Amino acid sequence: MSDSKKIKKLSENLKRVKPLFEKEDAVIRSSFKKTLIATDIHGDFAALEFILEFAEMKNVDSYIFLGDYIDKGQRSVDVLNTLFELKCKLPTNTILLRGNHETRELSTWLEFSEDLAYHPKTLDDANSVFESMPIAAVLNDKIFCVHGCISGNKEETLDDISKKNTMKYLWNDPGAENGLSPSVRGSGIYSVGPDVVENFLEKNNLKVIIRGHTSHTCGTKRWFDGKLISLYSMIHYDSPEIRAAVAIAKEDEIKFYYFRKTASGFEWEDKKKKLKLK
Ligand SMILES: [Mn+2]
Repeated sequence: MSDSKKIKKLSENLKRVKPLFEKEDAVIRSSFKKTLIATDIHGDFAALEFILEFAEMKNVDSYIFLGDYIDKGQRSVDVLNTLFELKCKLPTNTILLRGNHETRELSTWLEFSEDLAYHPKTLDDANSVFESMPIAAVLNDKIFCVHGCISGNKEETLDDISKKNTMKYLWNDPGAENGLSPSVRGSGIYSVGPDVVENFLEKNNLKVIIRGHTSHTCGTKRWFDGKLISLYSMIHYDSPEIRAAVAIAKEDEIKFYYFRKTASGFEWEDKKKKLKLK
């Protein structure tokens, strides 16, 4: 398909998904048997195809993507088209959360805006769709999924999360220090410490936070005794050392699967990691 056809398709898909996102709350509560969780696809369409094939092979019944669909990679438009079509096909079983790249601040000057350089209306429509996307998902009453992290407000409950005041959920990171620490990412952004995460999980009766946003050369990073897992599903540059990861969540466990990029394409590793949700 030519670039202009893909962009035309995107503008059609934006019209189709917008009412679906508008109907969704800022925090979606869902129960599924087997859910693929992936994040930070960042325009890597080949990786997305590889991940979706894997999900199909594993017979998942649902999908949660933690945002950052666009920029960095070459094929943001294809990534959005594929995920928006999945959303239209399986609207309640496909959850597409918003990432910090799905904001006017980033999407209007990075790679995605270059893809749409001659289509300012489509870029504007895409941003208005991004603004209607959900911020977090609670899976099986246990797993809190979000792009960045929690806000760090002490008394925060799930009802405090809205589609209007999203910056902290899209941008924050976990950090080793208790409380909130200023972030190198910029002002108004924080690293959220173990005491804050534990308090949030306990107060909201949840087991674990799964978040994306930070690239890890090994695909995942386990924080706070397994109470928060940082996941990353994109390989930024070719190196046999780099791993990306996706998760498959079931009622009582989350399994993490790792892949790498070789000269002939992506390959799954034998190694897996498991997090029990007892
Ligand atoms: Mn991000």
